[in-house]
Amino acid sequence: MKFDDLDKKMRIYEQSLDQILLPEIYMVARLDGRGFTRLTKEICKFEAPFDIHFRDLMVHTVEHLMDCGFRVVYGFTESDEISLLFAAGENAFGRKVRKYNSTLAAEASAAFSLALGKAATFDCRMVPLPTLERVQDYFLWRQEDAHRNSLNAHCYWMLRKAGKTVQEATKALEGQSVSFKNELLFSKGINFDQLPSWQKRGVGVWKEQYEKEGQNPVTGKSETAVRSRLKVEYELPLGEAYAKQICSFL
Ligand SMILES: Nc1nc2c(ncn2[C@@H]2O[C@H](COP(=O)(O)OP(=O)(O)OP(=O)(O)O)[C@@H](O)[C@H]2O)c(=O)[nH]1
Ligand SMILES: [Mg+2]
Repeated sequence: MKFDDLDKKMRIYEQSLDQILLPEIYMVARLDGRGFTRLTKEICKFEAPFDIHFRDLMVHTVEHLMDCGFRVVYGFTESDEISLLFAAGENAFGRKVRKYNSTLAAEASAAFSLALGKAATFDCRMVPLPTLERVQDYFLWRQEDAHRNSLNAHCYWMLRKAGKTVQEATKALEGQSVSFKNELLFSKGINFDQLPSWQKRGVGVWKEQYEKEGQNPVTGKSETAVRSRLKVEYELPLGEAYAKQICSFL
């Protein structure tokens, strides 16, 4: 068979699973560390439930993802996951799902691994969202997830550090209410409300504009130019205020 004929025939198989994210649909990518329970507890022994060095590795990975060829207007991280909101009308790779999934997972894995000095990998899924309201709901959902995880993790590790086994600590929290968990922490001198915001609401990253003084190379006069840089926010707002902020990025 001639190469051109074979090429035409085989492309059909290669492209049979190709999907695109429809035009005008908002796009979010969610990446999640693969097997990070083992990485954080056995391989690296990060402090539990929250380790500032691990948080900084995740923030570094978000910053890399916001500067690797896609138009990402907002990045969010909690635990071992990252969410990226793309600019409306982002058209990189013709919006092919497989390109986003594979490229973003690869970029995150490379950036995190180099910063850690050990191999670590991420998966990635694309989430198409039809309206601004659903985009807001998405980020409120992940923030609520951060809050629940944080309360559970603080309770679990408080029990473990008090000598309970994995099974005992898990059983003690099974089916328990939020107020029970808050009181459990309080009885051991931990006020959940006063724990650092980044542990309960996650961390946000966006571009901000700033003025930079410089010298005009032609006239030699000093001038101010508007530049942009990434801003990392460790104290995100809650609820309606957060939803409004998300809208302002689009
Ligand atoms: N010690 C420690 N662990 C953390 C920290 N942040 C996240 N983790 C852990 O990261 C893991 C994330 O959970 P999952 O994504 O559900 O678990 P996983 O092992 O990565 O599993 P897969 O995502 O399915 O591959 C949990 O075990 C968390 O306790 C941290 O600051 N310190
Ligand atoms: Mg994970």
